[in-house]
Amino acid sequence: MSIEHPFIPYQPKRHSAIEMQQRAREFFLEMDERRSVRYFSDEPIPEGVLEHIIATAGTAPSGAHKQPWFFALVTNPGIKHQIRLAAEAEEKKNYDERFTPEWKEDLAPFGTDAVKAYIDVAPALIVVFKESYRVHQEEKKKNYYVNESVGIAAGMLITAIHHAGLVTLTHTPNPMKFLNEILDRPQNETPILLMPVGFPSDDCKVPKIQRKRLDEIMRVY
Ligand code: IYR
Repeated sequence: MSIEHPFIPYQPKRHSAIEMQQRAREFFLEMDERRSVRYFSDEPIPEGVLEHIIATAGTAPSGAHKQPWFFALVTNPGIKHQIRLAAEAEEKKNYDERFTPEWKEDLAPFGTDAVKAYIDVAPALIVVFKESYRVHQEEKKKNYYVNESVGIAAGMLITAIHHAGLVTLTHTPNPMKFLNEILDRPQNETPILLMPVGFPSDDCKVPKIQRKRLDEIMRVY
């Protein structure tokens, strides 16, 4: 252990076996309630909630601790509307020209189309950027496992959103370079998710679909 890279003791809180079983089960039940939502209310989000949610995402592990993520929190209605128009323009091309017939068939159960009203309606958008590389004194510096790191952070973001009692959607109106321009982010950052966040509308519905069973997604060796 060198002085330049010191280590500190770490002993996270322990729980009894029964408590662990209870906590694991209860957390699963809580997360199993999560659904991706496309119908939002314009009800405002209490102050400080989104900041804590984003701070939670920022606790994710990352390659060489480079923390290669950036979260744009957009609540300004004018900027949200600009984003909606640009997202809808890309999605129109996706649905009209770029999606294959197989892709459109796979999307049919979700009833999606190129109209993205939720971008205007939801009180907040969180745009998740990956930092593909860093720039230090005009030199390109490498980040590691960027997709994995930012994917994990996004998962933690979604978990924190659900835990706070809000809903979201992992929306990807690709290509999303328009978000760099609208949000004034540098070229070394690439947007990977555009997430409306808020409360569901009173008449919100979600597709009737099922999760795979545990024995379908896991095998014990
Ligand atoms: N990005 C498009 C299409 C879309 C693609 C997948 I894969 C989805 O699971 C859902 C939608 C859209 O948002 O409409």
